[in-house]
Amino acid sequence: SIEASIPEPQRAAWQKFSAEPFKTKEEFEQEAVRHIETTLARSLYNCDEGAAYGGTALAFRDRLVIDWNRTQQNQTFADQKRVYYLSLEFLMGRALDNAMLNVQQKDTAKAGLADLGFRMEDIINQERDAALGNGGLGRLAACFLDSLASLNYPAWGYGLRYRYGIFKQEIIDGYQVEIPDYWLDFNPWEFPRHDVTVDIQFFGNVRKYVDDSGKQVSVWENGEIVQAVAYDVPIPGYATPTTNNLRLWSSKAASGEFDFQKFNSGEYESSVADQQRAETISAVLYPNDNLERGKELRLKQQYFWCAASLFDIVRRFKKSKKAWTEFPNAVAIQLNDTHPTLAIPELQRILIDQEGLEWDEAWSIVQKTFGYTNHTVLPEALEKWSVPLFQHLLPRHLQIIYDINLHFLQYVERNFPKDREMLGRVSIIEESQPKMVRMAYLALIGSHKVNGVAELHSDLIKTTIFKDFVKIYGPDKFTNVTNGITPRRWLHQANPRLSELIASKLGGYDFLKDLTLLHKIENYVDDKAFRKEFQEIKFANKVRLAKHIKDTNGVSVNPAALFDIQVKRIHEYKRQQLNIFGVIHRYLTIKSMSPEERKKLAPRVSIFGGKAAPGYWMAKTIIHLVNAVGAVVNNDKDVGDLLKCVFVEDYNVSKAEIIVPASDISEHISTAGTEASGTSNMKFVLNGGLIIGTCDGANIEITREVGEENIFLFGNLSEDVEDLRHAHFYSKFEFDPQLQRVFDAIKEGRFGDAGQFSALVNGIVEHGDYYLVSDDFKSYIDTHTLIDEAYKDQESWVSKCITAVARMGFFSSDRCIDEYAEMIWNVEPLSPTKKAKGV
Ligand code: IMP
Ligand code: B1N
Repeated sequence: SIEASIPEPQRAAWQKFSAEPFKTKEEFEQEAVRHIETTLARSLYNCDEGAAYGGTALAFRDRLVIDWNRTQQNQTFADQKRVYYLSLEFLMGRALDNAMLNVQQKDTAKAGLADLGFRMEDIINQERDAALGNGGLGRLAACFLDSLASLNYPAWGYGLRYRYGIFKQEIIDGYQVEIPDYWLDFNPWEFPRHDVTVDIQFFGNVRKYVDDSGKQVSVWENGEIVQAVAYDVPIPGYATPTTNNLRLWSSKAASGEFDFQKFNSGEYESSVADQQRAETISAVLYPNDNLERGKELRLKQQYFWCAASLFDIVRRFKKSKKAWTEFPNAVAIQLNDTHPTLAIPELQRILIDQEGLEWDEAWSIVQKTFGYTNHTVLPEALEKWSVPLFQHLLPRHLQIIYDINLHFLQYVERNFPKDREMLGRVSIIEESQPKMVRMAYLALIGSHKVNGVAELHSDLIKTTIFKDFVKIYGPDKFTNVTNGITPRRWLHQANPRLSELIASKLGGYDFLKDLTLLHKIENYVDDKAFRKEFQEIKFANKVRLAKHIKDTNGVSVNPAALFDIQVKRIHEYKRQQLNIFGVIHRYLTIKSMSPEERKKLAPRVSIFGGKAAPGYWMAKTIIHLVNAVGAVVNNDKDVGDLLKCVFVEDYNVSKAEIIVPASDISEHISTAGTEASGTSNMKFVLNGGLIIGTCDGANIEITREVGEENIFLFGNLSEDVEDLRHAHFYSKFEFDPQLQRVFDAIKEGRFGDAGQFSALVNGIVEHGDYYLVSDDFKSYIDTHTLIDEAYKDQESWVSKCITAVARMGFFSSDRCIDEYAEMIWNVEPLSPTKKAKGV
């Protein structure tokens, strides 16, 4: 056992120290004050909210760390298979609230903070978001870490410790402006491990020779070395002592300091420049969502992170002294999209070049170890790297990729001798000018399972981008794991009153661990008191959002109006343009009405939010149009409360926690077949809002779960998209007159100089309307009319909302993680050591 290896007196001395749960608020106060005075060197006389946050965070951190250490020991000694989740993005948001919830001591802290003169909410708001991600893909990784720990799986996350997370967005004169997010000046949640470092090589050359035994050996040498330093972040599970680890790598110059020779010979500047060049690797998160740009620094980031993580995983495995054939029984590595695909040739390189295994033996280990999750079919998001760039930066890996490709193509040729065309189609190397490495194919070939993230998406990848591979490997290599969200953050934390109401009916908070228990609240759908409380909670959440809008935008919105929300990255495929055209249509309709007719209308607030990639001009144009429309509509006396249009700046995880609980309707209106899953759709419904959506991604499964009568679907189906696109070019098509009226209003300059928006309109009118805005417009606005009508009948509306919430159990990320564990990883949970943290 763990203990037996340590002599008794030493054990006793160590065991005296532990960080027990706070038994009283005074105990919390004592710990917080101790940290404020000693760790932060502040006192009663200069303890502002920032310092109070620091003291609180450190007091709770102490509670996590002991469990974290134990969990790691426990997992090491248990020696069962571990999962490693490799993701270039982890969109964690804030940690303190989550830590307090997971150790179940928030009330104690709240009372203690009140004694010290602070409000809990203000203290929580002091924390900066850890925004190491762009959107859904990064937030999914964060939900998965929460579920892995909550379900007691032995699991680690591996990522990069960016000095700058996703930029902060400011809206100035209606335009997006990007501000760097330097978030690390005080981060109590990370532990630098200056003793855990890995040297990573770039560039250089490959030397081949034949050794004494006659074996061909390859040595990659003469490269430039950069050092990876580990920073660890504890990931507490909910109501369990299991606390897993997220390891983030930071880059620095290999010597650790600048080059002394250069320094002494007077080249001070250039010696510092080397240092800075090394640090650049982990400096900044690429701010693109569903878009790849092929930049050298991005490939460097990817290799740096994959190589450091694999070195670490292999080092840990080697300590067990097992045979290499045991590696896939000890290690499961999941690739979050193709960003970590280099881990595949890197493991092959370690096994053949460093450990001396034969190619086939090594390759079989590699394939058994990896699983690959695909998150998109958009062509502009599929990663391809140029062969010359690869050759320059990673010469040995390029050779290995060519060898992988050779073995693979020989296999295909043997099995499909008649289909010569297939070889070119499935080759990892695209025969373009220059040649390109297709990362999705490499990821697929190097993994034992490939999964999509919602049923429709998993079907689509089998019929589109990976069609040939289904023939080659058979359908069993492909599977679906529909995405999910953690109910801890996205129900209990974001909407404590709703969580409390549910708990009062279900007799406790077990549903936060098993979300399918929610189905029992369907019994209360006709319960008067329950319905009233449910409605009051929604209203209070809308009031909270209205206050935020007033404080940040200066616009007063009526919380009794229907709140219609679309918050997500701005992208043409997500079709915020369809939404704003709909708002313009509504505005024009109101303007054309008599005062009598207007009285019958249901008041609306259209709320937008989300970042545009800094180089994505069309997305920025959409933001500008939303703000331009808002400026006109919000100041039009004819309109008053009937319509407001606001853009909430700097949408991030913490803002999502305020926005999501406040929707009546949220919009998930991507062109069918383009949104792989979506996860905010799940968050909104779980929080008692209905959705308007296309038959795309997880909307389809949400419909199946909640029932067609509890969702507003519209628009063309994915199977018709190709034909419709074709028709835009080959048959003269009539524009919907209502959309024409919207375009005319824009062209007349009613929202400012029309020239600013011409690309947006022309993309539809003249350039083929790739995203089918014109095809779906009528169905979209008609569905909004249905929504207006439905909302007027509040009784039936509330029934829909409650029923939908009750049927959302399927979408917990806990269900998702259990599916991965069983179908892909073959790992089991590990029951934590007895000593629980305050549960
Ligand atoms: P969606 O399904 O694309 O709407 O986004 C999924 C989730 O990712 C959201 O619920 C948020 O938690 C997060 N998210 C999306 N976009 C952003 C963003 O721009 N900043 C921060 N978080 C985002
Ligand atoms: O992944 C989410 C899905 O819910 C969304 O539908 C999907 O769009 C999103 C390159 C991406 N797919 N691909 C990306 C992000 C960054 C990048 O550099 C691609 N994001 C998604 C979770 O499954």
